[in-house]
Amino acid sequence: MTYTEHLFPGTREELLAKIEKQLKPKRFQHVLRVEQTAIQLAQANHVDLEKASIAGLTHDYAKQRPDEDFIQAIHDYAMDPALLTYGNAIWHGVVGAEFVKRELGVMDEDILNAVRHHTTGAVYMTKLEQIVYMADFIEPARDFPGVDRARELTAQDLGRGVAYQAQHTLAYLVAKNQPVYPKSIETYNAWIRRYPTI
Ligand code: DGI
Ligand code: FE
Ligand code: FE
Repeated sequence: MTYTEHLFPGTREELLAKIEKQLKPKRFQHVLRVEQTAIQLAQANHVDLEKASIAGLTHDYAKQRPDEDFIQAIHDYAMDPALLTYGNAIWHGVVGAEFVKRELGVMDEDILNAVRHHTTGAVYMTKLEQIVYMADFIEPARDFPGVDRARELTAQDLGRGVAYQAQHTLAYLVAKNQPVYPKSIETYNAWIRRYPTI
């Protein structure tokens, strides 16, 4: 299947081949499940299916790159130096989007923002960004306490799913003594105000 030219210059199979080269088989299978989940959410929420496919497939493109690549990119692209105090968990989305753009030729900012924000969320997220954020959290192989509630809320209302995930992730990080990226806190604050009844 050939994508609309301005979204990706080639076929889905060509995109898959480039992504598969970057990832271990388990991670590649996760990416395929996120794509399918994102397409389903896109159908339910009247969002462009090709964008959902490309964003789902590319969201973890940079997940298995060495730290040096990210550190180099943060300098080369003059990104926020505060990023350097985090690690792969934050870099693979925020900095990974730059690799998706430059190496895969994906120029659509809505898709790139979905990759950028797929781990931390953001205060303002398009439907596509919300879809990739949620698809990553609820894809069929995800199994953690609360995942069924997340699936239920997301089916009801995408925004409620976002609020639930933001709260769940923040609570998880705090419980594990992990530093929280400020954007993750901003995401929680914004979405819990919009959806106080999750
Ligand atoms: O890449 P995936 O495993 O598919 O999922 P993801 O991109 O949502 O990344 C999940 C990891 O990122 C998980 O181990 C929690 C971590 N994470 C999410 N938000 C933050 C974070 N880690 C830190 N230190 N700070 C955050 O705000
Ligand atoms: Fe990820
Ligand atoms: Fe993922």
